Amino acid sequence: MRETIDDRYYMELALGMAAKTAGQTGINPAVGCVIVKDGRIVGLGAHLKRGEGHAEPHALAMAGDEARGATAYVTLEPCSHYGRTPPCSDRLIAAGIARVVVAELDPNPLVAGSGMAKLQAAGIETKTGVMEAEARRRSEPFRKFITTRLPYVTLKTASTLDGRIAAASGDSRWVTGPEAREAVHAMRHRHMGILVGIGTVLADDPSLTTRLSVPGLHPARIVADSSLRLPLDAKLVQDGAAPTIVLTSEAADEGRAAALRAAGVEVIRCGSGSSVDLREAMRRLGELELGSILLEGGGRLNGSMLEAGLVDRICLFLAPKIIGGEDAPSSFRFAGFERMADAIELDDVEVERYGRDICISGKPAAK
Ligand code: AOF
Ligand code: ZN
Repeated sequence: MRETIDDRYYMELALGMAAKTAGQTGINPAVGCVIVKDGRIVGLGAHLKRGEGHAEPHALAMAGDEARGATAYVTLEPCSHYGRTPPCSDRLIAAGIARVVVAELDPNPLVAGSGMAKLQAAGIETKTGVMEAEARRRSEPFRKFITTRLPYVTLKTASTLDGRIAAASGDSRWVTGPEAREAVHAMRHRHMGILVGIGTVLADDPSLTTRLSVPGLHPARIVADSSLRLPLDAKLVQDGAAPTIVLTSEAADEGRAAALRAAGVEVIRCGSGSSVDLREAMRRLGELELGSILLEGGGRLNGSMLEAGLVDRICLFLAPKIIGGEDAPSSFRFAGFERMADAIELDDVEVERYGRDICISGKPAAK
């Protein structure tokens, strides 16, 4: 617990609410708001669901008349546009808020500073940038989607220290321990889609659902499958636990596509060749408003997505094991580079421990 009570103290609470609601707001950002009057918290609110109230109106409703002369702490600049709800900046002005403190400006081109300008024009004192780095880290997927309409892709792998995701026999149960596996399910809860290659589906028949000790949110399941080898009796087709989308090529058989569609699977042809055009695939997933994708392998799809520059963040779970075997599949399978200087490097590297395993994460550096 921080000893000092200052702007940061209240922003931490607002950011906490945003952090815990991440994953439930669709392509909208998770936002928290705390209203403070004369040293007392009088209102709390979070944006809980896309299409429903933003954080500020929820907090204002709780504050009631106490909002007059109070300070509002918001993790994101209050909006200034008529979207699914009226502008939050107008609501704060109407409630008589005296001071607004925000962590970061809204990257949405419809807002982008105009919310703050509106508040200032109404005579409200404003401050921007309190815990901004933390807020920006959390809103990165929203920032990417709202400015490019492409999903934010997080690549996750679980491998041995020698980078193998399975033994040469194909046995992959279990590479990492229960703590790391639990962390992966928490990641699934926060993503809108989970993407795997058809090889992984054929090898493991996974359900790709979120399994936590309490109920979680299931992302849409997406399979890259250029020749439509996805079996009709696969769990992904049969279990109805979440929507299933297949990304395929123009060359794939229409009869198979029709059979999958009849079984409830959405089939999307990406590009004109015999393989899936991954860039086009991301564009199409963006059109479906799948703003964040967790890429869970296999090695070939990981390699292709990395090579195409479509990965925004990598989380590598490493078990302290060495399996060896020339034919043991590795986390990243692609032609690779001749020179170390050309290797894909990670920026903003972080290291965390999960039981006996470690997680190294970072962002592929722009070349
Ligand atoms: C806020 N407070 O709690 C959130 C904001 O689709 P709509 O109408 O809900 O608008 C979504 C946009 O509003 C979203 O893209 C972002 O710019 C802003 N989100 N703004 O003042 C909130 N969630
Ligand atoms: Zn708003």
